[in-house]
Amino acid sequence: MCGTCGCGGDEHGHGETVPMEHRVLARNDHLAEHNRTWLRERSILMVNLMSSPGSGKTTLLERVITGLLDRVPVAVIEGDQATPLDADRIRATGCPALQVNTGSGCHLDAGMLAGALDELDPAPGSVLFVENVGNLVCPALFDLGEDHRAVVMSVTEGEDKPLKYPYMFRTADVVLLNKVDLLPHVDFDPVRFRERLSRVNPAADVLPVSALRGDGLGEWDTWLADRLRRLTEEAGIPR
Ligand SMILES: Nc1nc2c(ncn2[C@@H]2O[C@H](COP(=O)(O)OP(=O)(O)O)[C@@H](O)[C@H]2O)c(=O)[nH]1
Ligand SMILES: [Mg+2]
Repeated sequence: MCGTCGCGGDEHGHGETVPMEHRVLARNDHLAEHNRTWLRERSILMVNLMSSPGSGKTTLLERVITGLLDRVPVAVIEGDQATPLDADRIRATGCPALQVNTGSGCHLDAGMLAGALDELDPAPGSVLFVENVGNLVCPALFDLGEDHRAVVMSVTEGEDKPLKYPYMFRTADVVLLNKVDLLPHVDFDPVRFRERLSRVNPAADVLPVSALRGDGLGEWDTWLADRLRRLTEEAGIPR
């Protein structure tokens, strides 16, 4: 059991904590389904970005939003423990953003998202990004109703992270391997990283990127455009 938020640790945990963890997560899953329905009714594609603090989530969003905004409405929900700093950075790109501060909480949950969706009210057909609280543990356990999970990991964090934080990497649809501009300066082998990731999640797409220098951002944009196209085709909406 996570001492900070009571979000549940190992689903096969010990003793009295298990039923409570299951109740917390079952309630969350119920609210996540409500969010999913809300998003489907509006044909909104929601992508949940997760990482440890400082991996480059906000910088990646600033960069990709600038390209997307010409073609599609975009909105961002920012999750942090405190400060409106990230939402301010996103708004500076011209994109609507709402900050949700979790206080001592170490993740966003589906209930917080439901309130944020009502308040932000993204335009139908939007791409909606959620920047989760920086943390490789608790956010992985909480379904927000998102269509896709993107995990950002920078090359300064070490190749072993998929093995050490398997819950996070197991549920990722795409892993953005950020800060590749720093590869000449750090001891990080992208091949060994992919091998370790494939042990916990062989299906995840891996996109090497540098939010700072721009490498791979076209591939990230294409990945998003492809998911948006699939969503609208499923809904039978012409764009
Ligand atoms: N060298 C390098 N630094 C980056 C890159 N992306 C982000 N950063 C830096 O990493 C720090 C944290 O970035 P930020 O986007 O705030 O991370 P977040 O906490 O995950 O949202 C900032 O100083 C960024 O300028 C990158 O691709 N290369
Ligand atoms: Mg950030």
